[in-house]
Amino acid sequence: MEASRHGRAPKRKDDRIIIHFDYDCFYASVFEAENPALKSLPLAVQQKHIIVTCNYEARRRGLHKLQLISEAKKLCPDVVIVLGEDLTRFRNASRQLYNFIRQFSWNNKIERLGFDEVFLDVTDIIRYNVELLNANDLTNSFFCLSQNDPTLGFPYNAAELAGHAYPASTACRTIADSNELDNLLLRLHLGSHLAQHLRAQLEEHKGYTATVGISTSKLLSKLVGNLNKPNGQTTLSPPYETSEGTTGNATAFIDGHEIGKIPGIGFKLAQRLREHILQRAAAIGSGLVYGGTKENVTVRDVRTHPTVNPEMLERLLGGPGSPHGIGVKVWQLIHAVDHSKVGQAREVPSQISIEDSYIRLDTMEEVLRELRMLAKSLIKRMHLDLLEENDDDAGTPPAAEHSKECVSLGRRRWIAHPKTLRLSTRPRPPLNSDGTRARSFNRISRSAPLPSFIFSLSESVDALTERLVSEALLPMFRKLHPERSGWDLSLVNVAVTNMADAAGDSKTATGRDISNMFRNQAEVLKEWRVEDRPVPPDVSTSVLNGDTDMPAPIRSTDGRKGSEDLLVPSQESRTGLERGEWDSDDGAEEQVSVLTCEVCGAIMPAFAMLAHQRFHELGD
Ligand code: TTP
Ligand code: MG
Repeated sequence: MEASRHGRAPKRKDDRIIIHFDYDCFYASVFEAENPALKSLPLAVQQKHIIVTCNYEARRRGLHKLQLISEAKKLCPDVVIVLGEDLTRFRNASRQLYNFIRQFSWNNKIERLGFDEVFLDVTDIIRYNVELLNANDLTNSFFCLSQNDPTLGFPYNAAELAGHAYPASTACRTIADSNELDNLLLRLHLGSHLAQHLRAQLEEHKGYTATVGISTSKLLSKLVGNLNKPNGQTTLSPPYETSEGTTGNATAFIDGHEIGKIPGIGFKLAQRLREHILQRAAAIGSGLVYGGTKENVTVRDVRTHPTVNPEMLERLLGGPGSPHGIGVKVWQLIHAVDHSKVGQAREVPSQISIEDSYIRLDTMEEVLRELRMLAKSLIKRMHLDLLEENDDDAGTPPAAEHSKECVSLGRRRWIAHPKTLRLSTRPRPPLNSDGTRARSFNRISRSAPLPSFIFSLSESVDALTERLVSEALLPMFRKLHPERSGWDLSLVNVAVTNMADAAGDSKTATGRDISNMFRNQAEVLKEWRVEDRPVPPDVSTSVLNGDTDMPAPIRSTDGRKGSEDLLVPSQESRTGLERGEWDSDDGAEEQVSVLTCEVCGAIMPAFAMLAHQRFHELGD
């Protein structure tokens, strides 16, 4: 391997098979699933004055993600625009799809990344099916989806790959062509057939198409999937390993990527790497995607640069805020090596938190109204995330899966009991004498035991909301703000936390020790996470220090809107946002880089700022 001239190439370990799913035009697909008539129309999803995504009919007509609504309307006057600021439907759809895919997993290694991506580690299923193969008749194989029921599965041709491959020419390579029966090739073939089956199931039963990548790590499966969008799948073909004179496909594939496109290498890390390679400041791009760059420094440029080795990377990228071992981690990534594990499925989020932000919130009457609204959303989210069906339907085949919404509350039970209720506010600093206002992201909060009536399944959500507000939230608010007036809040957040201790309450607690699960999850995420900035303060402390680099999440910028409208960064924007690049699962929507517009003071996710500035340039 070329890089071994400068440092020892990291060891490859290609013993796993991982499938990465990225749902096509996710937000638009959620609306289409609700109303299939939209499928044939150009459909765009609006947040603020931007299209966050659009369906492929709209893309055919020149529309694209992160486009100004005004531009889109000019290009395609008959575009159907739907509002996507309330994230509830996306969150619900994401969870349903995740649960659907999860039923195919044997080892429960399935992990969400944001709302619209899923990693599935199918190593065990593939290993089992390799054992079942008849080497003399690979073309007539049967893929077993269950260890208990040999009839559950599908026929397939194990000699051939399903879908596309990288390099493209290898897509038609059959096992018989291969000199030796390369075990990795065979396992990837099986992975490709399983992926094709899962995509078909997802479409048939849930109405969603996904773009899928199949390889041996999270890194490679995610990146290779991007090659054939939409509704396609791509397998990274062996050999991955570089040997005498030939570059392995893993290296050849990753080499062509711009360094900032590698998951785990965030904007700041990428800028430092670019600057090191270019030996000058790297210019920032002017596109709508925050974190874009005008420079094109490839992985290969970095990997083969004479000065680059793990120690040098540690010196360049390490320091306050960077995890120990960042040099080795990045060294591995640029050699297409990624040992991070797919997290074990977890049943419950670590906390549930609902908030809204306000241009002005300074009377008790308004506070009461907002507390009611937030409390109601919180209770609804608790029902969605923490209740499960009472019937033990383990083992129900996917085809017979019934959606949780159909099940009445009476047949549900709590899978976790959060113990703590937290109320946080962000008081706006008073005006300076010159009329300006200091920017503040300081939150203050109070926590109290969560009243047990909240777990009642016989009382209505409205009745529970009233009790929660009058018996818990309002008294907490008064302690937080003892003065009757004189304050002005820019944000209110209500949350239930301390979930881990409740695992033993559940009848099905066996095998689901939630505190254990969290420990596992933290372990798994730690390994995957590469952060190049300080971690935000722990929100469970009673007084939170503001961190202007990592401000509190903002969901609403235009006053008293009750909807849950936090913008969720997607792959592209995630790449640019300075956060743990591979934060997975439910935390995904909690952390968004936020900027304040210098012209009008509006606060918005960083990726939306350029479009917003253009909006001002166009004369508002
Ligand atoms: P993406 O996966 O980037 O986009 P997509 O799934 O809509 O389209 P594609 O077929 O190209 O994968 O993002 C997932 C969802 O995240 C997207 O549907 C809308 C939302 N989103 C944001 O909230 N903010 C953003 O900046 C972008 C790009 C997307
Ligand atoms: Mg997508």
